[in-house]
Amino acid sequence: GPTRSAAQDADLAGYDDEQIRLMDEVCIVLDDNDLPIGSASKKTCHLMDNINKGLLHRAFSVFLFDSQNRLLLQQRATEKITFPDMWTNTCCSHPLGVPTETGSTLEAAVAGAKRAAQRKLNHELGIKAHQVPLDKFDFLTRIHYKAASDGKWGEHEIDYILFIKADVDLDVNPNEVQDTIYTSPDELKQMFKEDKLSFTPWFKLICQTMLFEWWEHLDSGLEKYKGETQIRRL
Ligand code: DMA
Ligand code: MN
Repeated sequence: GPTRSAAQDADLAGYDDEQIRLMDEVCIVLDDNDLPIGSASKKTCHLMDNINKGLLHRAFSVFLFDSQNRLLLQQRATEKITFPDMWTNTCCSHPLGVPTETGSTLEAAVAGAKRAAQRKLNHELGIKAHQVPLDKFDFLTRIHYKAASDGKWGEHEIDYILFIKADVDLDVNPNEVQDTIYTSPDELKQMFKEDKLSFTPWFKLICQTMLFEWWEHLDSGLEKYKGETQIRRL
């Protein structure tokens, strides 16, 4: 059939123009073992109709800690099509289906995820690349999860977990992010108890499993958690 851009698509009617435009980005489609088997638009990858047929794509989640080991959280903008207004980890997005961000071996895929992370830390939070150099990121593991946002949209991803310790300057993009906060582990646990706040499903899953253990080992012993080859199915 004729090519239609996301901007002309009925699925996207009524959403923010810039967020509609970003639905044309090309994501990496995966098999269950994280092998790239093709590509599809961000829009295609996030429609529950496709997810329910098994469509899976590659993603990354950055956890940025400052020199006091506080974790930077963001509250997603109201304009976001998936999971608007929710609190989540520092930055999440997708490596794109381009040579510099794709990879079939784990090593190449990790390198691609780090490049994508640096790109999106700048786009969402205005963090300059020199403050988050690629060699400062640590790859911990991959998580495979599925979550609905509303009836129409959702996530089904293999998500590369990246840690970075850096003091950064923020210049927040309000189309992506409406608020930021640095938290200690205790402060984050307190936030989860406040019923007015809502959190993204992937951030909740990571908090319920490994985050606090990793966080305890930020300055000593993180080595044993880095570079896990097994995919965690959550
Ligand atoms: C997608 O994040 C990635 C994960 C791990 C959920 P996102 O919805 O923030 O992506 P983007 O910023 O590209 O819209
Ligand atoms: Mn996604």
